[in-house]
Amino acid sequence: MCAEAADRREPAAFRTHDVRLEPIAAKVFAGERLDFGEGLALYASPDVLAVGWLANHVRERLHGDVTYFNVNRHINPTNVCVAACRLCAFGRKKGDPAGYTMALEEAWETAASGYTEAVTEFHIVGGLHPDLPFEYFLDLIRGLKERFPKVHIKAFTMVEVAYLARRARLSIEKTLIGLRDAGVDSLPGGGAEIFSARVRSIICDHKIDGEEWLETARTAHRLGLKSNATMLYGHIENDEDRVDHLVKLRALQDETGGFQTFIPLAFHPANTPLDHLPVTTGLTDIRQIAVSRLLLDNFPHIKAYWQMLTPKIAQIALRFGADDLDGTVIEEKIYHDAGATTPQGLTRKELCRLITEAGRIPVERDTLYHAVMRTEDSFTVAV
Ligand code: V47
Repeated sequence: MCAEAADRREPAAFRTHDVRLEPIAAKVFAGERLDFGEGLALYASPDVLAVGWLANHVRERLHGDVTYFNVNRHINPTNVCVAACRLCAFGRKKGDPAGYTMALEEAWETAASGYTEAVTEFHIVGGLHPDLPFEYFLDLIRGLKERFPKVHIKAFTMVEVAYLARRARLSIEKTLIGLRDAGVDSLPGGGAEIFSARVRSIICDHKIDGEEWLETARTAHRLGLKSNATMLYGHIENDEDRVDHLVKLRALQDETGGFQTFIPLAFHPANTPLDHLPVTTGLTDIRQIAVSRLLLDNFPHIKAYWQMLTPKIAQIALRFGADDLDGTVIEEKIYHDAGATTPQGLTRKELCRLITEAGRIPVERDTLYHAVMRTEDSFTVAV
């Protein structure tokens, strides 16, 4: 962030009983980048309201009161997965009676079903299936584009892309080009978990490492595909691991500019091998949103994913640094398998109410953050 972009508002409105936040606040007001140690101080501060105040200041500098949401549908074509990540309650081994894999027709029907509002985005992620060929995924995407040409396809995490590349014996670049040419418009942010090798070896040792995740994102961005980024927190990581993760994402964003949104994901332990861990508390979730906004100065958006945070905490997050709630979602599986008690979807009207009652202005967006204008059940995108 450059100093010219900094806010000229009177910083005297800022009050804290944590003296370590004062120099950080001065940097935030001057539009200067926070360093690793300052990231740690934000996590350690007893004054979470002051941390949130600063994050809200940045959020309003970037977006004013505007708060984004979209009308999307999740599609999880398979839960069969070769990885057996301890963090996950969704994946099933091949042969498990609870495993499923959609036939292509079924996936296309799923895309069309279960909603009354015209969606602008399909969010597609799934397990690392040992047998499905690359062609299955290309046909899935081509079929969706044929049937829903106006809908943006945000599909496959960096982990899935790397796995498809390995199975198809293609480079990451060629795999991404194949997916892009079939109709993938951008990539979701999942699979990043936490980049620390120590933590990764415990919670997701079957996944690509942090460097490979970043390299796959780098390649996607070079090919013109935007993506999101996530961080899974609230398990066995510590503050150093979190700051390290955020700083690595920030460095890649300096290089490519290809990330749109950062989504902190709170770990849900139910039905996972880590179910002895406690769930995150509201203040941990809110602080995570705020620290993300403050450290990721080059990310345009911070998403409070309501499915993961609950609509109530997500609404509060709109005053602690978040400017996006994600979408209608419809049929979320990954968190619900891990014990989430949130609804499976929210309507446009419900999302607008959450945003308006937080004193913000709801703006429906498409995946690339263009405003969407609606007439009855159709839409046009302002570009
Ligand atoms: O990669 C899996 C996480 C992610 C659990 O890009 C878990 O717009 C908590 O990435 N507890 C998938 N988290 C979801 C995801 C996402 C969601 C919404 C929007 C976007 C976007 C991306 O969920 C996985 C993993 O990090 N996850 N299991 C669990 N038990």
